[in-house]
Amino acid sequence: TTMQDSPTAAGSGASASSNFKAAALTSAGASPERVSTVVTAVLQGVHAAIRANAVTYPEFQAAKAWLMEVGEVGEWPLFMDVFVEHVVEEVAADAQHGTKGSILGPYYLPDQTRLAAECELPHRPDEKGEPLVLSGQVRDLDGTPLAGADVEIWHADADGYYSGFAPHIPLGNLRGVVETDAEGKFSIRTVQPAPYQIPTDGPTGKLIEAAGWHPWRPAHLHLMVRADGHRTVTTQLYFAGGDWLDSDVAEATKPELILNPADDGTGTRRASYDFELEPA
Ligand code: MBD
Ligand code: FE
Repeated sequence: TTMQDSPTAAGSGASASSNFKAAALTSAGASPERVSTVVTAVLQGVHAAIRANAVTYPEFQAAKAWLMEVGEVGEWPLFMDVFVEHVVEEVAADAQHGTKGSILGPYYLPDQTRLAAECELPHRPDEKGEPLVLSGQVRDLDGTPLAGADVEIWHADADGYYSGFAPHIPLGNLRGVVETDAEGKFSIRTVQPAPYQIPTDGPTGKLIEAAGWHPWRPAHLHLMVRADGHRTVTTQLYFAGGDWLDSDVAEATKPELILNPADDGTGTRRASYDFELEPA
């Protein structure tokens, strides 16, 4: 890919920020006590790391310059969701029942195309990638099917890029909100996503390289499943045998979230997954 048609690291952050900042800044409603407790603990963690590793002035100044760059190119959403969100999700999961959750990530966009229970995601005429059909049912914890539930899905294309964040992909591509039928069922035709690589041209990618880590997430589908009177499940589904499944840079895989698609004999891979939602 060229500079022009590949999503830049800056692009990966900038649109996410504008969508999300205003709402998030007012929604936590934290008391002064809560702010002080949590921020003190975060700072103590940083101070402890400096003492334990005898961090030098050049290292401190390099860290400061790197932090400035993360902000300047708009990569905070990427960095936070890759390196921090999985622990927030882990804490939330302690109090949750039903289908396991996973992190939202930086590439969710609201207001996508609404689709019938049996559907094909919006895609380019020449969309690359193996055909993939995800079908299943949405139920409550008692096993009652949930008709008219929303199964929102978004995922990377066969090159690992997301619409809305890569300028060469049309808005809404490989995104949709699917409404379950009278039996709570859905069947979504799309293409197999590729693994996702953190952009290497920005500070997050440079940090990963400087530390000798790898920049990959395993191939995944993002899902957000909503039904009236039930807690919304935000999760991701992965693919058995796929690369990086055991070393996700974002540490967001769970054994319960792995699909096992089988070729139906026509070159289409079919997988099924049922979602169980707890009362709100
Ligand atoms: C992704 O596609 C993603 O899902 C997460 C959590 C972080 C970076 C890229
Ligand atoms: Fe993703």
